[in-house]
Amino acid sequence: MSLFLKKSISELLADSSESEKSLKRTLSAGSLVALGIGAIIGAGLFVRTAAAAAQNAGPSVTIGFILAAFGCALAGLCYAELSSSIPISGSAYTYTYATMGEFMAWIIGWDLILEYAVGAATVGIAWSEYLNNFLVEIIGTGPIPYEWCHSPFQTSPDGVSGILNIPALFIVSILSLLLIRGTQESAFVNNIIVIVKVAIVVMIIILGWGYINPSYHTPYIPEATTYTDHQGITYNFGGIMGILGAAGTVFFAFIGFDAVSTAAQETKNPKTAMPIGILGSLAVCTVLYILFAHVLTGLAPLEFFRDPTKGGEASVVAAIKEGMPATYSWLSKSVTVAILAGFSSVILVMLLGQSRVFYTMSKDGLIPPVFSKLHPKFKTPYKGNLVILVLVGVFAAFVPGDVVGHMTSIGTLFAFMLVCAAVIILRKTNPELPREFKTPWVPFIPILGILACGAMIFGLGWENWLRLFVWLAIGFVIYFAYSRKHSVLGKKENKG
Ligand code: ALA
Repeated sequence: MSLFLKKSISELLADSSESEKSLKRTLSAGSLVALGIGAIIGAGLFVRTAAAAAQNAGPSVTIGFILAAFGCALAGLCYAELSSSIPISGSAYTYTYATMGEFMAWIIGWDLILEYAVGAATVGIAWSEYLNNFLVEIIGTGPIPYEWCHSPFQTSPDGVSGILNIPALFIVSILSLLLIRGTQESAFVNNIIVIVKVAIVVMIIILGWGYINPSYHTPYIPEATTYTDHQGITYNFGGIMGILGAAGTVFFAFIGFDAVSTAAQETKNPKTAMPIGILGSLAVCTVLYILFAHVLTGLAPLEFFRDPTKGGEASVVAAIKEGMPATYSWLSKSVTVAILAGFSSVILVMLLGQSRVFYTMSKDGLIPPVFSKLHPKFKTPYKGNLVILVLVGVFAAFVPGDVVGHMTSIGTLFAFMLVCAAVIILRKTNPELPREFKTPWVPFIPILGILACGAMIFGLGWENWLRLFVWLAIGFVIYFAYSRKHSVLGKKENKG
């Protein structure tokens, strides 16, 4: 049996109308943009921005944002073409199955676990940082002891070792249970959170702008050197490598616009709604991010963001307190609450994306049937959601935020590269396919997308390349041990 068996597009589309009977179609273009922004603005902006400034690029993290946005826009144009011509759940996985065959589809499906499940864990860990802030500033209790809100691989500057990140585990559990109740309810809550989240970002930009200290922005691009943190981890800092590393790190902040495409089966009129959802949410966020990063790095010096007891955790609230007058304590308090709610919406969309990708892979026989078994009343793949909860929970509880954050970025960048390649291939193999949205200047745009994402992968450094490699190697073993034998397409082929 060939590793390169492809699903035919007509079969895919037929499957899709078949599945209308199971998943409910409730989302419009507007709710998709909201779903996109809900997934996009989160830990990338409120946690990873300060980390990228501290570890990689200083104020030139804004240039990292521009590079990351550029890569995302190119990949976004490719996603939009694919999602408008193959409007089916499963995102990059489905597109790859139709264009590059089963083995590549498996690789991408496996890789998407990094984006969605590991991404959800990253945001859960970031949520835990802001929960501490909430407890101290708003409730007035002490912070959660270091060992119970950090991974065993983290040590505080005074030598306390983490054991388990309980708040991160808590939030991913609650949200998995909510998801089991159904998308429609989740989308409604999501819409409210999106409004609050955007309002907070705009407020910080407008109110913080007047307190930017120009000396913190000089030099804007620091000289190329290295920086070693208190745990002994060394980063390329400053210069081009610093900016590439920052771009790879803050790329996390853009992840999610593609999650929109995983909800195609639940969308009314997906052919037009999908491109609007994907590109619309990306455009709004890009503008906000660049302005926000400029303000954030202007409110406090670099050393402040490097110190875990100052701005190294819950960085945005810490920077407001550091750089703005005490009369703005209302702002830092509202930001804390908004971030807790906002991060929850991001986790929700990521868990949704993961469960839909698993749903589709399971229908194809590449993973066990339990992932596509729908709840009789809620019509959600509830058993799959529970398994995902365990997976995400392990990452959230035991792995440091920096590590899962970078794993998410590199896995997603790799998926984006394959999506760009898929557009070129599909134009050749299925030129007649109706495309409501066409990526302009093919193959120039997809090739540029591959190069931009490749540059960011390069900037993330060899430890992360190694992690991606090991992850994919585990995936290979599972494919040859299980998926290949159970593939629905493979079985059909054998019979025929
Ligand atoms: N873009 C999402 C975030 O920043 C994943 O949290």
